Amino acid sequence: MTIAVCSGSFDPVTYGHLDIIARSSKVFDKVIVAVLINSKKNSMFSVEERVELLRQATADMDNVEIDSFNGLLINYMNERGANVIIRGLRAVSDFEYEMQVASINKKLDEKIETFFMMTNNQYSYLSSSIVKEVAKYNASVADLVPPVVEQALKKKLSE
Ligand code: COD
Repeated sequence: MTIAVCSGSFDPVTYGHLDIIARSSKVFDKVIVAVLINSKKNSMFSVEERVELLRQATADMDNVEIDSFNGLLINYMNERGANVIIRGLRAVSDFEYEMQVASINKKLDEKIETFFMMTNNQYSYLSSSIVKEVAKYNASVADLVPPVVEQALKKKLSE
């Protein structure tokens, strides 16, 4: 059984993330979407909120599980019996950092493979930061995130 992990901040989940998750779920037996618990990063949504939004947004994907983790991804993967890391690539600018991380992960544990998936052209410009910026100025994010996230953004920004 090949278990893939798609790790990230998902602050919040976008259609770009969901595209990668859905496509991975068709290739691998199981996909774990793992939200990094990073207390240093200034996030808009708590880890619990991000996990819940991901759960709702992936409710129709039977082999997708949502979880959170602390520390090194490789350690988490070993705990979960996972063997593939999925990373999305949007632009050449993503490549250098991703190559570095894939190389250190390979050095830390050579049985774990990193698979890169090219973004869907439709979402190549999309990131959680862009979504938050657009929402902050009251412009529509309906084409960028699922309705449940759109609502959560409205609620968060009105608090
Ligand atoms: N199209 C395609 N893919 C996309 C899009 C899009 N529009 N938007 C995002 N993605 C992909 C990203 O490339 C990434 O693969 C994934 O979706 C998640 O993205 P983000 O932005 O939510 O999360 P990241 O990339 O900031 O978070 C990465 C972590 C910090 C979670 C990751 O580095 C990690 O697992 N760190 C744990 C510590 C560790 O083990 N580090 C490595 C060894 S030092």
